[in-house]
Amino acid sequence: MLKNNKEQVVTVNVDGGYKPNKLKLKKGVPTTINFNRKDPSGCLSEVLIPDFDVKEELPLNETVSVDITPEAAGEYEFTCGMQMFRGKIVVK
Ligand SMILES: [Cu+2]
Repeated sequence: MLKNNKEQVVTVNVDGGYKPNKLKLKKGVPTTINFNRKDPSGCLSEVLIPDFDVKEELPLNETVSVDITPEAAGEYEFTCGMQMFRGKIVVK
């Protein structure tokens, strides 16, 4: 959700995958992605966003905030640590 032109905040529930698995972001706006992991599977215990050098542990039943600023339009992938589950960040 775009709150204003100064920041945008999106929430991703991590439960059997990523919900939603497609995040639409506005270019050049600082962004907080809140990951809520509800799935005990160790497969989802880590999230990677390689294009933004993000590698974060996601403790169960906690919210982990990841801050990025997408400076260029395009599509960027985020995945679990083993790249089994995938989501997409679409920047326009
Ligand atoms: Cu995995």
